[in-house]
Amino acid sequence: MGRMDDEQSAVDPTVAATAEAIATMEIRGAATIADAAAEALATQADHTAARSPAAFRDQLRTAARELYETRPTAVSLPNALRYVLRGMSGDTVTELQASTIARAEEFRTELEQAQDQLGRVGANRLRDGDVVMTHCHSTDALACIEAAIDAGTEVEAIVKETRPRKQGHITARQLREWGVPVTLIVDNAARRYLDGTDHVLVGADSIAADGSVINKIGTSGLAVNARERGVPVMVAAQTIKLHPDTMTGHTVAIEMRDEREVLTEAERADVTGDAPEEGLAVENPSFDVTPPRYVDAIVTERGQFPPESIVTLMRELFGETTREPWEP
Ligand code: RUB
Repeated sequence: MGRMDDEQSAVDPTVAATAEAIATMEIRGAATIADAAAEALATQADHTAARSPAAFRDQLRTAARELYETRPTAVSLPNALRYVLRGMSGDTVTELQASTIARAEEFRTELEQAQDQLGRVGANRLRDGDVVMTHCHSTDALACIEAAIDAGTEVEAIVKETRPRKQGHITARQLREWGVPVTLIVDNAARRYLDGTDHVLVGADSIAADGSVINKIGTSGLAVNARERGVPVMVAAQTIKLHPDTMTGHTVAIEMRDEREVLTEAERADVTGDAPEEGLAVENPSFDVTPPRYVDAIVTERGQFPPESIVTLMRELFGETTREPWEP
């Protein structure tokens, strides 16, 4: 490749920065990741050095691949990339730039509107005085509480801290900003507090065709306990969380993250003491799968669904084809 070709195919530094921020979880949560990825593609289109339509398309696909490879579980990421790349059209670089930027903007606006709409649907499930237990930090789940508050419904929250990254703190902060009384608990205390809980409310990174919910590690245990205590489990998930590949038998990849999120190097030295290092394994799965029988409702911007019927919506929205986002 000559220097000119290199320049033309170079991915903008903003894309690399966004990819890095997603990988390190500075940007996190399925909807936020999707939004940032769409924005990064728009920036790539805007800053392009490509002189030919072919080089432009190539560059956008490379950028999409770089973003895609950051985290494997939230399907909102490839769904967002696919959506933007499908809108890339035109016979000149200028036309391609304009169509890509417009498509990314459209995606981001729709994402926001879907969350608002979903919030209004979810709020209908909440009654005055209800206590809601949350896990992790989900903007879709919080949208339901925000809409309930806007409608004058008073709720309280029991917020699980959510090891190892403690995203529950973000949820607690947001809820306190809205004036919601919050009780923060460690994950292990959840069952004890379920007797005083009216709803378990969580988000999703992906929803599979059989209605399984893939969300932050600990969601499935919480859902099983909630079923045992008779507490309904509500999953707030925009349709961008529907995982189209699962219609054709693929499973959702569960991200395994660095063990140091669980055990720092100093803690590890403490645990191993004088024993040999290599006998201690630490596993850090970031997500788990909650089978549909433990989920009462999946709340989307298209209404609420029993998990078993979600495949109908999936077919309607995604049709049959699912390809890698950068494939032409
Ligand atoms: C976040 C997480 C959230 C979903 C939904 O995991 O599991 O529940 O992503 O979030 P992580 P949202 O912190 O590892 O990204 O409703 O905001 O899309």
